Amino acid sequence: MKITRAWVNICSPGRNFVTLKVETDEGFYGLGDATLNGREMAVASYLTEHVVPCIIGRDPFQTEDIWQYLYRGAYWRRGPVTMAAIAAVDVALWDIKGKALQTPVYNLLGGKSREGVLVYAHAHGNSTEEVIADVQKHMEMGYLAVRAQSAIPGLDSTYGVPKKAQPYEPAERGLPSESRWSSELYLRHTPRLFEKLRAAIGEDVHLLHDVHHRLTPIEAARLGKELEPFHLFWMEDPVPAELQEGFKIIREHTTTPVATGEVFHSIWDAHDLIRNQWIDYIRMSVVHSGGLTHLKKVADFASLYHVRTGCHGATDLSPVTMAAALHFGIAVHNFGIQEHMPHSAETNAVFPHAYSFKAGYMYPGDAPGLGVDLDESLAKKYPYQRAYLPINRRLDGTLTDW
Ligand code: CS2
Ligand code: MG
Repeated sequence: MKITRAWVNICSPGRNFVTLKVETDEGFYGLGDATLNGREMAVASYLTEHVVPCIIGRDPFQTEDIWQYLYRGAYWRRGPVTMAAIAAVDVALWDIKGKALQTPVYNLLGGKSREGVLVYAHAHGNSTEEVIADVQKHMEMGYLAVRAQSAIPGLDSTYGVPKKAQPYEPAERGLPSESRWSSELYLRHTPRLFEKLRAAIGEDVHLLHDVHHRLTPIEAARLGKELEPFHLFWMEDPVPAELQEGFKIIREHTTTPVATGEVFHSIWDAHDLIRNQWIDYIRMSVVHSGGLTHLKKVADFASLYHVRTGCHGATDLSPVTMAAALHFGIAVHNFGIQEHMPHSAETNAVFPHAYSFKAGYMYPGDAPGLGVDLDESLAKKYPYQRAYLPINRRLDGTLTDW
């Protein structure tokens, strides 16, 4: 079998998505997500200008050699743009392989290790009462794990809480919006939030929280310690992760489990975190870390150190990534949990898929390949519009992490 054609689809059914479609001489085609929120066109161009010419004529079954060719052969390696482009090719080839062998991709990753993929939902609110009500709403929907994010008294806006009553979508059209941040106000509010939340909902549901890269290690250590009585499933992205050793300080002070990695793009971003057991969950996603070929290797390395997967699954990762993540999540042994931020109705119409949700778990379905498609004619109705993630500044105007 040979790759005969590959091209990039860019559309915006509610938000921007970049998808690679790869066709073969035997009529099979595969899809790969290449969406990098706020930098979509960089990945589209990297694929179209530099990658696609190199894969035409190759055997799509050679996922390992093609991965190595695109990773080592570029000379300039790693980085979110490069690894999202490699991921798009890699996932499309796994899709083709499954379709050609008439089997779901999970069977090519070791087969089912469990019946369903445990997922967590997003709850938020502008007050503690609203957060409690939203967590309870998701529990009634069947979720067994819920992430809770709250507005911070004294701040106009914060990560994870929509400004109006619509689903949370951080990417905004036009130039980046600017928000204000105070770690002091956040650290004062958050332990109280989870004290009231745990008291209201009991111990039976997993609670997660995303700090979103905003604290220093000692601040995160303080937060983790103050959250211990409320038994969080994890405290996510407590600090920016360029300094992997920063997590050692957190670990020395608290037993609250730590998750990080959604902005990582290769094992080298997490190598020290994992082998020193400074984290409990690795959040790297199929689309941003080189695809299934690389992510399987990351999971296997992590399994040596009691670190489990907790893949990123926000709405800026397309249904192609969601499908691939569920095939990965049902197969990999050291699976932890999968993020599930449901896509909009327009997005789901453009990307029809076989995966489903039921009683706290998701299921990839048994269609050959990934079980997801791209309705290209419908996609045309949603043209791309440049959008940016917000910029964040401390109260004194100092630029900080969003
Ligand atoms: C967040 C994401 O889902 C998460 O854990 O960190 O919403 C993240 O902010 C976006 O994916 C950024 O594009
Ligand atoms: Mg996050």
